[in-house]
Amino acid sequence: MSERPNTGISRRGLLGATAGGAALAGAFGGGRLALGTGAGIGALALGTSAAVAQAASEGFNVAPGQLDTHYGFWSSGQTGEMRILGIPSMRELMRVPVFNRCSATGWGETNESVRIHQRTMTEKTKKQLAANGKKVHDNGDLHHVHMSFTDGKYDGKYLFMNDKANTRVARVRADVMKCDAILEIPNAKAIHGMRPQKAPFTKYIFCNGEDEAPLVNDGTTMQDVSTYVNVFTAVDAEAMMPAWQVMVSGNLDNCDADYEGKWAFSTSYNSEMGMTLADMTVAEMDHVVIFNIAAIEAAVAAGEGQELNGVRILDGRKEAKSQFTRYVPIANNPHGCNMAPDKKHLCIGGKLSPTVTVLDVTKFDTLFDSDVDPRSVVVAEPELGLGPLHTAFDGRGFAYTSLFLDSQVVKWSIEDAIRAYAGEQVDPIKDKVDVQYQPGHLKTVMGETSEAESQWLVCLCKFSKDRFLNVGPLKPENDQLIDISGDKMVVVHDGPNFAEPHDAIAVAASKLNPLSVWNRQDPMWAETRKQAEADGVNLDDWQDMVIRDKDDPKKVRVYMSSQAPNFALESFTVKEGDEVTVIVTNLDDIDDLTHGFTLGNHGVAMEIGPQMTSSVTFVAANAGVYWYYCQWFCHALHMEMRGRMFVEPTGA
Ligand code: RUQ
Ligand code: CUA
Ligand code: CA
Repeated sequence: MSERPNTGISRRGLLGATAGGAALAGAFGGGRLALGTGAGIGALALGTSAAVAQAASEGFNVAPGQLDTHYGFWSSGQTGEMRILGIPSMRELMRVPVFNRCSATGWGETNESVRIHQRTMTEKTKKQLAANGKKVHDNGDLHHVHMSFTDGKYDGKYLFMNDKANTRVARVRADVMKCDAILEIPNAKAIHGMRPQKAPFTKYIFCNGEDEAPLVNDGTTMQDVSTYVNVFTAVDAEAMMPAWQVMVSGNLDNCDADYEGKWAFSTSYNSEMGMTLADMTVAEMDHVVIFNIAAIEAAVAAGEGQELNGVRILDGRKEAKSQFTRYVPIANNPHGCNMAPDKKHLCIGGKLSPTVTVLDVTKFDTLFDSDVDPRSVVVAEPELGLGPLHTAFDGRGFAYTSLFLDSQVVKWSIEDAIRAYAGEQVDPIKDKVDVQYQPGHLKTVMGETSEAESQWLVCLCKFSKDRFLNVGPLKPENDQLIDISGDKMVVVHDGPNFAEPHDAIAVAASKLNPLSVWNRQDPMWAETRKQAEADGVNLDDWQDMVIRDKDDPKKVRVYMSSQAPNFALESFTVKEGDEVTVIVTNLDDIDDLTHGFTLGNHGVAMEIGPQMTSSVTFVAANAGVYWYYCQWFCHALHMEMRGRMFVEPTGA
């Protein structure tokens, strides 16, 4: 074991010295420096080993063959996929490609996935991609995953997620755990915070545009920041199309929704509309925007505002003095926005302020009815520690806030915080635990629903530093599991994770019942099925057909089925320069019997699950013999599951 470097400055000492307002901004940038002081951390960690052993015996260690009690749905940040983990084991169960190009499944390359990508692609994006020789964006920045709700509870139907990088929102069907819709949101820039409406059901997905830009962003105005706006979007969750948009003052960071279906709310760290770090942190107070859904819907129905790129957009900026929004001042660059399962309290993480601001959402009507002080809805503002980002909740009235700068999780009582704010002598803080290191999001099991549980807290740490074997300059993140069932929080598990899970949710296993075998009529390949019908091919039966398009003789469609360990076609022939579409149907209907189709030296590979149809289109540019093979180990003779594509020279 090697010694950790010790700078001789205590970690807490260094952070404490920066506890003044503006200096905190600097501490954020220098967060890595503060990490280098291992001595104090080690000493603190030692005292917990007995407690760890006890927690282990209580069953976070899920034995081989045993199932987890909860699904964890993880974002993956700039990797662009959604991940499924088991809780409490923290075993990674699956990766679901969404915004990324996936080598294993062919996502981003198969015709079925490209159609989903291109469904709502704007003309500008098409132009941008074509200019760069691409069909789809193959990156995304997926920060937030949330499940659809009915009556404030997870309904097990869909998972929704944002892409900050390319201004998109996607949906994953929970029955097959595949992405079935991607929406590029017009008019907004950089979708960051994203939440489904909790009640009465998820009619809308609320989406925050984080980056400021001219509404019509065509280069006619660029330097004049007064022409910049930020846009809040409600997406129709079933149609996966924009329902309406609202322009706001300041930018938008994280969001959430209430349990009555009346409000959505978003934090803004740039009420200044600053374009530099200094300008974005200059104001004492930023704000939370409250969106009045009924007022907005009425205005949209009445045709108010303007129609832009197919969406009705209303003006909810401060100066418009509308009934669409209210602005509640919150100290200094707030970040997290978390609605408590008590259906009453909204917790806003202070980030540069050491506080969490608690708003009573049942008082929001008063903000719209009369001219009251917007801060009158604040019912608590406990000082919790440095760098409060996000808050999670259990079923007992406790809140858990991540302290980025302190590298801690603080457990506190909402009720006690309210009493303290009202002047009583009570300390809302119940416990603090060191985490490793710099936590962002954290989630209790079912904690963003009315069915919050009180056993586990997952804490997603941005830095792992010295917790694992060194793998080079790029380190994994560290998703830690914390047992919160007792009075003291106990870190029971380190979960190294690749770039960069921002957020996660934990869903009771009973809420979900995914299929093991695809339904042959699944809409995922409806278009492909239509083409097959036009070609006189029955996709549900044994197929081995090569069809040349009557109208476009350069196009060839190759239909084949697969059944372990065979492709229906042991070979097929095309001509040099043909545009070839290979359509494979997996006729096996056995649990876990996935085949694949990989074509050598063509960049082509795809997954074909049991009873699934997948297709891929490419140009056979070079004459010769090319083997295709099944890349999913399916049978003792899996290696032999292969065939040849003959590309005849055209003589040109
Ligand atoms: S944000 S680490 Cu992208 Cu969810 Cu707070
Ligand atoms: Cu089919 Cu391997
Ligand atoms: Ca600010």
